[in-house]
Amino acid sequence: MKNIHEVSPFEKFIEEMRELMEPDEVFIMEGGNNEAKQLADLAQKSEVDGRVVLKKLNGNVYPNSFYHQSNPNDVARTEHLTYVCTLTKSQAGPNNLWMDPHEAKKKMNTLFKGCMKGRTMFVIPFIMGTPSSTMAKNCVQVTDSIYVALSMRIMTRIGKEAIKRIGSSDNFFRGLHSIGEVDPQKRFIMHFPQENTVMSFGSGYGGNALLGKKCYSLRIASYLGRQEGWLAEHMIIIGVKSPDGKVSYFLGAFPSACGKTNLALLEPIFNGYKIFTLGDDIAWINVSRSGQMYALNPEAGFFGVAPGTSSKTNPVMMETLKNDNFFPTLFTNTAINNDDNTPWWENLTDETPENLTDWHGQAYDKTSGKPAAHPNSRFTVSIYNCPTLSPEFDNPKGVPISGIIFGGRRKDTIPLVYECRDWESGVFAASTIGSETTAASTGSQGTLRRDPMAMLPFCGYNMGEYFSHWLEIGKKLKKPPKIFMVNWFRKDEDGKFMWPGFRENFRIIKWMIDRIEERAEAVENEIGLSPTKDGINLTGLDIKPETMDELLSIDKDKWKTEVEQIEEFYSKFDNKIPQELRKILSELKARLNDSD
Ligand code: GTP
Ligand code: SPV
Ligand code: MN
Repeated sequence: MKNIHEVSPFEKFIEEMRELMEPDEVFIMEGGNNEAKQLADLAQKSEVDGRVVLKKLNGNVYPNSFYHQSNPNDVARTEHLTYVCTLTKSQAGPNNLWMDPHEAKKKMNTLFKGCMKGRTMFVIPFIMGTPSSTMAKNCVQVTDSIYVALSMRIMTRIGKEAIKRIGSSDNFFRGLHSIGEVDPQKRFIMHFPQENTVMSFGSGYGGNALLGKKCYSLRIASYLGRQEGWLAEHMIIIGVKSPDGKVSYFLGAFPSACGKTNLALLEPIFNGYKIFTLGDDIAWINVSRSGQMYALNPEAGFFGVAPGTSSKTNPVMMETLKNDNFFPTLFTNTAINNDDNTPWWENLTDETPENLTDWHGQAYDKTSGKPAAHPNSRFTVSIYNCPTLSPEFDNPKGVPISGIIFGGRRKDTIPLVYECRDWESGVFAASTIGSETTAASTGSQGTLRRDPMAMLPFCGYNMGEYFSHWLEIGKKLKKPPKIFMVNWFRKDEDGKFMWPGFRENFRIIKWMIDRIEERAEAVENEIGLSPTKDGINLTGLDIKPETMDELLSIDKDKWKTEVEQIEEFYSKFDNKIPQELRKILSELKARLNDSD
């Protein structure tokens, strides 16, 4: 028997969870391949809701890969069931659903009480960020899902190293998770930023259940960042090496399912350039004492949208999925090609295979008009499988940032690219990002909503204060990164994308580097700085000059409507919108009216 005084906060937490959830067994994950293989074996023999948790896929095509089919009611994040439970409602802001923390805990404890009877509780100690970094954070999640436990192994750094790093400290994130009965009526994702805790019940889906991801590394971390003077952002990190050997690092924020993973693994189309991948979803950003912005990716894997991924659109990701460095790789809610037991999704191949099982587990009827894979079907794969992984990925300092790209999914109004005049104008533009909603979250799709910095669903506190925090960060920067706005998703009258996107986006990145290196001129207009006529290298691209003009043009009437919508959006934040941003908005309005 251990003396009570020797029990560490980590052990105490496990004991509390055992008492609350009453599992038959407790499995503390120590990491390593053997343990992962043991869990994968167990998952192939276990059923949840009448579905086998993991099925082995063809290892000759996708090594170490498994298929997971979720309950059809559990295929995306559920923002309407996601709460930020700060002491006051105003701390959470109009951007979050709020519940009183006492009430929320009472509700969740009732759900968690005895929820793991007959099940095993997996205890996952993990680190967000490379362990040697001062930015890295210690975390522990408990879960009753083997699928979640294995996914956490891919997405974070789990095991002994985390246990050691936690040591006897009480300072670690606590994540409570159970899939419960996978009942949408009993599904809640509750955040307690003031207690460094998340309670998630009733869902096994990525952003709801892998608590190191959106719950901790964005919602809780953004709250911590505000207090400690750093930023937690929904951003990719890439390095772009130019022919002269210089590497420029970029951050890129796009709402869910708007192209981050694709951009993070881009292959340059021009000779002499190379892209290094550092992250595809989350960046933690700080400013050094000398005023330089640095960023690191707290995650260790990709949880990427499968549909649309192919050797044409994203060859680097296809290679990543076919690498065998890390065990395991998971595919969730894709279809299965029964001819060779491989996962399949829309646009993986030009032809739809004949013999598919759809994501519901039924024989696929091509004439149904429905997709075979769920539009939000995903793969979970280690970043160490990625052939373009940056040698700086594990640099504890992160990488120095010279540009930030913001984008949304807009069929009109927002041009293909423009540069913001300065940091404040960039923060303003980012605070107004609009995007058509996608399948990454449940609810209506294709409707325009404001999604500032692509953080609307992920900012763990009042967004008005978040904008002030961005402005404060700017004051610490000696040479602020240039801020660029992009829109890959402009459509023509027939509803077709006007810009080919994907690999061709590199043309735009190159223009940004030329701007940063002061090699390219720009044209001033009402909203910022646009490329000159020959600013973007279009060599080898079959695009009409009129289309290009249209893509870069600013339609004043549409922009006037845009300004009205921004005013309406800002009005939701009472008096929390910083004066600097209001001023930039009224100056923009005046410029649009003056230039008539
Ligand atoms: P989350 O993981 O949800 O945060 O998404 P993400 O931002 O990483 O998006 P991802 O790169 O997975 O792309 C989502 C969808 O957008 C996929 O269906 C892609 O095929 C599509 N997409 C990505 N880049 C482009 C582009 O440049 N043009 C067009 N038209 N579609 C794109
Ligand atoms: C997103 O929706 O932005 C994702 C997937 O990256 S999830 O992990 O569910 O948040
Ligand atoms: Mn995301």
